[in-house]
Amino acid sequence: MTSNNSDSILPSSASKVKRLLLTGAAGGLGRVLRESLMPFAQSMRLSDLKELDALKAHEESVVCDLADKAAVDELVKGCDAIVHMGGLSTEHSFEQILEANIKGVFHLYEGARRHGVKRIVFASSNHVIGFHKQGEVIDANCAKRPDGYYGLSKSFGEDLSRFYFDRYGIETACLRIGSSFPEAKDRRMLITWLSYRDLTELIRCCLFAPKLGHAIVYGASDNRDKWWDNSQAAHLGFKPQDNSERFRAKAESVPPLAEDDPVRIYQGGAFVKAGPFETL
Ligand code: NAI
Ligand code: 15L
Repeated sequence: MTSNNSDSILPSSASKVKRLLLTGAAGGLGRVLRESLMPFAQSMRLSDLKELDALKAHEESVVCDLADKAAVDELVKGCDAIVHMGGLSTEHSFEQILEANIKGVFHLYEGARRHGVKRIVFASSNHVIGFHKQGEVIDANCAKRPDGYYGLSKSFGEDLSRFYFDRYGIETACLRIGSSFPEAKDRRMLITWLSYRDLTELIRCCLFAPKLGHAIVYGASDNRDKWWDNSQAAHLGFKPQDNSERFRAKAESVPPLAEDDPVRIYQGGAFVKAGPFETL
């Protein structure tokens, strides 16, 4: 067992991870982070279901299905830290989520345990708490209220990573990312939006904090209205620079949803109405 005060393998003076594994590297955020995290890694192992192209000198590409335990074990071998973005990023049937997200995150942490990786940034999601009401301000200690199988898989990842910290001392930042896209596209996203610049800074803080432990952090920019209190993560030093105001006029030019629409009532927005998925 390790204590909550386990020493970090990444001293605060460290400015670069030796070999950083980025899963989901071909995805929307993966493509951004492949570039924006470059200054913070000596080399990057980029992984997804398909080959990454146009590799630079410091990059390598490894095709790997997260559902394949042996392949994930090989993937993790030789890495010093992991940014785990891979997996299904929207609601799907339980069976699909089980493979990519639930087994996937288990395989990743088993690989980390076996190969001595001590720090992971895990892309969790606001859908872990999607059934909290809009307008309610919650922090990292609030009850989890997943809004679907996708949210449940992220909730599982948060618990799994807590276990791997308590049992094996693997430090994790679980990022409950709001909506990280080029634009805040609707009224909800004016509140949940996270700019790519702030996402990168949040990950940088998590990679290099002298002591990370097991942290649950909300990923939102400094938007005018807030549902998430990040004060418990102050030790990470994350200070968002951007806000969603420049998208307000366009987002508010669309009439609001009906007051009794669950998409308007709950923080998870449209995810709370997805499914059911008939698989029999
Ligand atoms: P994305 O769907 O664009 O990228 C996910 C990547 O994971 C894809 O390239 C996909 O090929 C890969 N992937 C899917 N199944 C896989 C498997 N079985 N094995 C290996 N790779 C697999 O999603 P995006 O937007 O880039 O999000 C990245 C991460 O951040 C995801 O884990 C998502 O759940 C999380 N997130 C993103 C938010 C956002 O606003 N973009 C909000 C909250 C969480
Ligand atoms: C997520 O978790 C998804 O990955 C992303 O595609 C968005 O839908 C985001 O949440 C959101 O809630 O806006």
